[in-house]
Amino acid sequence: MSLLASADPTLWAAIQQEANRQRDGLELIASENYTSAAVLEAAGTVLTNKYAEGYPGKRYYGGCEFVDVIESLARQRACALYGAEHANVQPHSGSSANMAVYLSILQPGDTFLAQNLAHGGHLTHGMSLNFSGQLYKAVHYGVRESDQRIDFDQVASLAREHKPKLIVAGASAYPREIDHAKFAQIARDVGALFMVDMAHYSGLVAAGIHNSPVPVADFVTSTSHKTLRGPRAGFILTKEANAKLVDKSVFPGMQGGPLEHIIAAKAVCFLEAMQPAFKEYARQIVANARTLAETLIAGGLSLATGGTDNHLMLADVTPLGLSGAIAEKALDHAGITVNKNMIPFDKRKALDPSGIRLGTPALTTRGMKEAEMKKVGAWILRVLKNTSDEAVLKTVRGEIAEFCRSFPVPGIE
Ligand code: DSN
Repeated sequence: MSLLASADPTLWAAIQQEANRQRDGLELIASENYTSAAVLEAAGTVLTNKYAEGYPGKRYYGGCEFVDVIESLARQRACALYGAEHANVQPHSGSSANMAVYLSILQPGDTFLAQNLAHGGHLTHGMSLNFSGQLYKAVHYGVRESDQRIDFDQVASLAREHKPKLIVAGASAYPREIDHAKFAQIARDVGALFMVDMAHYSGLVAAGIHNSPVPVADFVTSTSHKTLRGPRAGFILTKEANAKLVDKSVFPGMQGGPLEHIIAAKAVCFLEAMQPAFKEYARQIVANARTLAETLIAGGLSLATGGTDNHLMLADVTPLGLSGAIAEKALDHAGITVNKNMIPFDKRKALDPSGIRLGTPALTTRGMKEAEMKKVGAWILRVLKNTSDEAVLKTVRGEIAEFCRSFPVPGIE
C-alpha cells in the first residue's frame, strides 16, 4: 500500500479519483497534457526539500552542489533544444515568466502592445484585471472579422500610433501558425522590444513544426506543461546580452527559492523533447487536430478561421442552439473534457461564451491517431446534438471509458 494512502486516506482517495478521471475520459483541454512517468518521478523527489535562492554557482544557501548540477542541466538543455543563448528555468509558471520579462524592461505606466484576450490572447497580455493591465498601459491588436486571422495591418498601425516599448506575440486560443518574423519587423520599425509567449505551441517549436521565435525575439517565454509535455511550470529564453537583466528580474525581483524538483522535471522534459520520437509526437498532434477539425466541420460545427494548423481549434456551438458553458457541461458528463471559450467577436460573455476550445496534445500522448480522432469527433457531435438526453450522455461515457482502456496514460496504472 502506498505511504500516502495510509498517512492521508482522504487526500489519497481524491488523487485516485483524479487519476481515474484522467484515465477513463478524453482530455481535450488544449493547454493540458500527460507527462511521462520520468517527468512525474522527477517532480516527486527529495529536491522539494531544498532551498536554493540564487543561481548555480551563486547561491544564498549551503548544500547546493547537487541542485546546481540539476539546474545547470535544465538550462543547458533548454538552450540546446531551442538554439537559445540563455535560459532561465526558475519561473514557477508562464504568468510569472511573463511578469519577469515585463519587470525587466517596462516601468509602470509604459505601453505595450499584445493580442486581445477576447481574440485568443492571454490574461498576462494586458487584461484589465491582471497585473499586466493594471501596472502598464496595454494596447491590443486582434484578428480580422473576415477570416479571424491576426490583422497585421492593425498591429502595424497600432504600433506606429502608440509607440509601445514592447510588442508581445503569442496566444492561448489561436488555431493558426504565428508569423514571428512579421511581428519582429513591425517591432523593429517602431523601435520596440519584441517578446513571444510561445507557451501553447512550444512543443511544436521544439519539434521544428512551428517556426521558432528564438532567432527573431528579444525574449521568449513559455510554460513546460502544454505541447512540450513537461511539468507545470515556466521558463524564459533570451540572448546573452539580456541574461543578467532577466535573471535579476526572476530572482530577487519576483521569486524567492526556485522549485528544484520541478526544475529537475523540466530538465527531463527538455531531454525528451530532443529525441526523434518527440518530433513524430508533435507531427501527430497537428495531424490529429486537423482530422478532428475536419470531422467537426463535416458534422455541422463552424470553427474559427475555418480550421487549424496547430494543436487546437475553436468551435462555435451556437448554430446547434447551445452556449459554450452548456456544451462544456454536457461533454464533461459524457467523459470529454474541454473548456468553454470566447470566439473572436463573440456577442456572449466570458462565463457563458459561444464557443469551446479543443486540443489534441493529451490524446496524442495516449497514442491516438487520425482514425481515433474521427471517433472522438463523432462522440463530440453526438453529445452536442443531445445535450439534455441523459441516456445518450451515459452511453457515450461508457463507450469512451471502454475505448480509453486501449490507450494507457503514462504514469497511471
Ligand atoms: N490558462 C492557459 C490556457 O488554458 O490556455 C494559458 O495559460
